[in-house]
Amino acid sequence: MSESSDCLFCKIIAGEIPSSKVYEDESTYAFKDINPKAKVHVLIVPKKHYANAAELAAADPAELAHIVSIAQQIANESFHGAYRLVFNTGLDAGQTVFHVHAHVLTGEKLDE
Ligand code: IU
Repeated sequence: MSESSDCLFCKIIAGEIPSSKVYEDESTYAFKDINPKAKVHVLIVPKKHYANAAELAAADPAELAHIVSIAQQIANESFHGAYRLVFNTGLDAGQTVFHVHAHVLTGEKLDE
């Protein structure tokens, strides 16, 4: 699926809306969540637009694996490799932005 013109995260990736960048490469962008739920709360997104994790997994499993490896790298740098990785999927699970994003929560000991 290509870029969606009314997608907030497509606009962030394109630099049309400012964000606090943590990581970027050819296929992937990561930035700080504006409403952090942990000391380090980063969103990792594929640059191509997919609505959710299942769509991404079906279309480009290597990109999904890449996102996991970036999460690991962020956690290695901020909290000895420990982290929580969350993909909210669907309105009733709390997904508010329909461009797939991995929440990486790390930087401190997390509540169970
Ligand atoms: P969700 O899984 O779709 O609920 O996550 C969306 C996240 O995007 C949420 O944690 C917001 O705080 C975050 N976010 C952001 O970082 N920058 C924005 O401009 C907007 C939302 I709108």
